[in-house]
Amino acid sequence: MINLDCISEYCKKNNIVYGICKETYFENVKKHLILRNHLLKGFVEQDILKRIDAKLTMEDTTNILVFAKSYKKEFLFKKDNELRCRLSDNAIGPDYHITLFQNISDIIEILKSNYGDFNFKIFVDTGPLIDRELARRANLGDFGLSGNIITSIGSMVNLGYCLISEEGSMSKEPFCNKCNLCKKCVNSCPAKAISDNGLFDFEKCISYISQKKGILSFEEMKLIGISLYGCDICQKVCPKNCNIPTEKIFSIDDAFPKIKEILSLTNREFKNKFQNTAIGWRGNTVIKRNALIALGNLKNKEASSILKEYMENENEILRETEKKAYLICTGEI
Ligand code: B12
Repeated sequence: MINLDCISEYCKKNNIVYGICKETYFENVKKHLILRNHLLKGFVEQDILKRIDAKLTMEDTTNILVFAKSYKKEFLFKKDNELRCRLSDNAIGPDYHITLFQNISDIIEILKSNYGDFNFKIFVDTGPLIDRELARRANLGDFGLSGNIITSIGSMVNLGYCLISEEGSMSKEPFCNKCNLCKKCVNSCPAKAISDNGLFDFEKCISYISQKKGILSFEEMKLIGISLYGCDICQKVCPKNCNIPTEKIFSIDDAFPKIKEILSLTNREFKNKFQNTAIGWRGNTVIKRNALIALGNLKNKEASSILKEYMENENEILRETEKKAYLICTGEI
């Protein structure tokens, strides 16, 4: 038996809350996955059995430790007159896939030094199981109307988990936060992706649109606005995200990159700049496409003249996006 009390200080210091999911098989989500999992090809494991059975990933899984780390940012800079796009809070700074993975590795080291060796496997975002369902079962919080799990440190958290071959315990259960159904998220989503019966239409979600590949429709282009990657609107309006720990951001470039700079990156430069951030995996074309769309949505003269430079671009997605963004920029559409 592994008691988690010895990690409490480390977690507090790193804005992490944690819990234990005692089950390893999740029959309740099977029906839902049969209907929806294939729609998320490219984002999630396509073998449904692997998504509901932890033992298919690690045979001797006994319990699953689940962690939530706050990613809420506080901006301490002044705006300027540069042409800029916007990153969602969880895309700012070092990649949470790397940092949270490192935190969980540290935690495992602490546990091993107290309890000896055991088998484990760590996942942050890219594991086969459904992170939010694990968090719910570990009593970290419940689903909000926005679909996000609301923990004691709000919903602006990244989730990670660790399959372990031992049984875990903790003397104090985590505080399980709940949505108060105020509908602020429902009413503020510009894309109407959230409905008040808890159904979430991910294809309308601005975060999804900013990540999907290809040429976007005019409607999608207008919806993503100046977002380069991701969207946190539904969470920024959530009262459960007030008075929670934040990370201070001092440079405007970290949160609102200069559009001209993004557009000038070669593939190699893109890799160097973004490979250790949460947006690196999406690649240069999608990110540049979003930068062109941001120019269109800024609707000013300087933006329209930069757009023109992409009229003859050899990349079809960028060339076609330029045409459409120009029409948005000049108000013709
Ligand atoms: C694919 C994906 C997306 C897709 C699709 C989201 C979706 N709903 O499926 C897109 C790109 C839209 C997306 C967006 C975001 N995502 Co995302 N995403 C994932 C990913 C990789 C898989 C999710 C999945 O399996 N979906 C398939 C089905 C099973 O999920 P589902 O349709 O949501 O079904 C669940 C609910 O319906 C729920 N449910 C059951 N009953 C009820 C009842 C009610 C009332 C409600 C509301 C829900 C509910 O049960 C189902 C099973 O858990 C996970 C990581 C992972 N491996 O789990 C991260 C993950 C869910 N995303 C996360 C984050 C942070 C985000 C963004 C905030 C990122 C951003 N800033 O742009 C946005 C938030 C958008 C939103 N409001 O949900 C976090 C969740 C944090 C949290 N507090 O919950 C995760 C866990 C990543 C991580 N490890 O940190 N994401």
